[in-house]
Amino acid sequence: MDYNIIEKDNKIIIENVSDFEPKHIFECGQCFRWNEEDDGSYTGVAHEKVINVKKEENNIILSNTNREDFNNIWYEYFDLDRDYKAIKEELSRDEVLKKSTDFGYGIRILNQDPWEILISFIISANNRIPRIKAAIELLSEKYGEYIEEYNGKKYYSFPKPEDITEKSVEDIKNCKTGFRARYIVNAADIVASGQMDIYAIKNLTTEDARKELMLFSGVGPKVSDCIMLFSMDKYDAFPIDVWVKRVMEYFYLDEDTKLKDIQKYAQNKFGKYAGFAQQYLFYYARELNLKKNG
Ligand code: 8HG
Repeated sequence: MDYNIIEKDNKIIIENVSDFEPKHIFECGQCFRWNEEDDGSYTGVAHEKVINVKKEENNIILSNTNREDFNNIWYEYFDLDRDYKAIKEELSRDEVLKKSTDFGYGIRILNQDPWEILISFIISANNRIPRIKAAIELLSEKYGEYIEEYNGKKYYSFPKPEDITEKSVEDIKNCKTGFRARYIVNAADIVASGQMDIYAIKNLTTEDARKELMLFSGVGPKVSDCIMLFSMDKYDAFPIDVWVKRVMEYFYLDEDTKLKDIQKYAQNKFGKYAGFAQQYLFYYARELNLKKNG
């Protein structure tokens, strides 16, 4: 995609970007390390760097970065090469997706790190977003690397597998991870020892990648689909959590439809765009606080 990029004072300005709304991107459920600042911008950590994202009129301003990092990291991270307008147009042929994409019009699926997303979504099982964020922050503060202070706050990278293998289950539990602590230590052991190459899984088909990911303790179908969608370019993945189940049953299917049948229905209906559809639906359902039976 063609963008007009300006570099100025440790900032990158992307001019006239459509389909990019920081609130939608950072609050649609796909990431846990981005927080809103008083001025409505968002600061986050990725790739061991701290960056701030702000929208001003039709421009996106990335602060605390430069053109080299924009080209090497952020262009891909923010999925800037993808035409979200075309995706929304295609999905909008369905009435519910029309409403969902109108609501979350600025969502983009971030390309995040597979190891970080594996652990983040192991933590997400039976958990709520504020608690997931708190656990990830604690893990990073205690076992990640200090990066820098930005806007009065200290930032730390997400710990590497080797940073966790040295720790006891009890240490990890102390980061508000609860019963998931032993899954986290176990995953770190598997990845650090080279038993599983988490970065090679994206080369498999969606079906095979799902099977491989489910070999980790604490990874079921939902968690595996989140990992594939948010860090492995598997846009046909369709993670079904409580909210997606509710929204699918509310608009399309009978109550108490089996997860496998919801999955099949979504795959047929949305095909290669299932993952995008899921994200618009997840955001729409949560923000509207869609309850069972309306
Ligand atoms: O983006 C998400 N999609 C789906 N389907 N589920 C998600 C996303 N993000 C997220 O945290 N979850 C799950 O929802 C994890 C957890 O079970 C619950 C948090 O509200």
